[in-house]
Formats: sequence, structure tokens, C-alpha cells
Amino acid sequence: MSSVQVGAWSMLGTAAAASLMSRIGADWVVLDSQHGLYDDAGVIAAVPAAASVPVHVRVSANTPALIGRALDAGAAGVIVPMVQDAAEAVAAAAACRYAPEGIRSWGPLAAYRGESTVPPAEANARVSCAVMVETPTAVADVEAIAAAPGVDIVFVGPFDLSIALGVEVADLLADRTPGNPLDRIVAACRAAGTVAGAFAGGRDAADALLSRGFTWIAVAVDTQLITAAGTALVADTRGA
Ligand code: 3PY
Ligand code: MG
Repeated sequence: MSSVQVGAWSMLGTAAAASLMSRIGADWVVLDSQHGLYDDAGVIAAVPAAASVPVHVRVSANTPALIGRALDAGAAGVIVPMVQDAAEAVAAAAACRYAPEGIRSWGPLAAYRGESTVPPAEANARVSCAVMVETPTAVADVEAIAAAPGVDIVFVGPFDLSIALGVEVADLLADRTPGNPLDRIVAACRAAGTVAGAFAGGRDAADALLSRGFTWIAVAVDTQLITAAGTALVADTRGA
């Protein structure tokens, strides 16, 4: 995947929100179960509602149970937060795939809503495993993380990374010192043939990430869109 993909991010935890976010022209939508409002039932309801584009679930932790559950619901892939090293990346990738490539357990949940089941080998080939690099520990091992078998996307969390580094997000995104973490992550992905992704959450951050070579960018977040557009519209109307 060399071309740029621009994604939508849903926090709101409902099928309606997921459906709306799937129809804004984005290449994919993420349902956020780590910091958003998607619980297990919410994911099961929202995945088919947003299925006009690939639906990825950010699970709340790197466990086979959570990853398998999201994939059983029909997600195209998962985004696994706070992966610290290559061993954790390998574990996430294994949880995404059935034997012999992994340890995923068979549970054809989509069949209950009338969808045909995907044979294990085909599911293994189709699934997308994104691991989040968002700590200095992970950056220190990013070459091995990006090269870990079954890792399709290295996805940067700039907020957690900037907190851990003790810098502002904007400063991290603007950092051009040689060997800075973002350039190191992109270089590791290029060397491994893995997609370099990142959460942006807005146009300026997206531009900064695109200019550095990231190609899989989450830019449109439902909660932020409502707040920004609603606030501007109300203020504009009052001022008119
Ligand atoms: C981060 O920036 O840390 C994220 O996880 C974005 O959601
Ligand atoms: Mg984070």
C-alpha cells in the first residue's frame, strides 16, 4: 500500500455515529474501544452499520480475547494500543490470525446476521493488524516492530508519545532534528515494507504527518467535528 489513505475515527459508540462516519468519503473508519464509547455490543452493532468502507477497531488492550472479539464482529482489522516491543507486536499479529499463522479462535459471529463466513486462510490473508507505537520504549524497538511477521501497519499515537517524551504534540510533529522519533518510525516502516500510519485528529497534524511520509492517517474524529462545527455555527448565528 503506497498511496495515501485518509481515515475517519469514531468515538461515539453507536451504530448511527459509525454509519455517518463511514459516509464522509474516508477510506476507512476506526471504532475506538480504548478511549471511545464502543463497548462489545456497540462494536457488534456498529461494524455492519459502517461496512461501506473497511472498519477497524481500536481494542482497549493487547489480548487475544479482545482482538478475536472485534474480528468476530466483522472488523477488517484491529489497532492495538501501547505495543512496547517486537514480542508484543508478534503477539498482536498472532491474535489476528488462525493457525498455523496465529492463535485466533474460530467464532463465526457474522453468520448470526446472515453473512457468509470467511474461511480461515482467507481471513488470515485479509485481516489488517496495526500496532501502536506511542512510547519511547516502542520507538527504541521500532525496526523490529515494523518487521514483525503479521504486522501490517505501525500506527503512531502522537499524544501518548509526546506525553512520554515531555514535549507538546505540535513540537513533536514539527521536530526536524536528525534521528527524531517520527522519521525513525517512517524509515523503519519503509525498510520493512509496512504501512506507516498515525492519528492526526485535525488538518494541521495530518499535513505534518503526510509531509513526513506517513500514508495512513486518521483525520476526522466525530466528537471533534460536532464540537467544532456546532460551536462555529451557533456563534455565527448569534453574531449574525
Ligand atoms: C495517541 O495519540 O496517543 C492516540 O492514541 C490517538 O488516539
Ligand atoms: Mg494513545
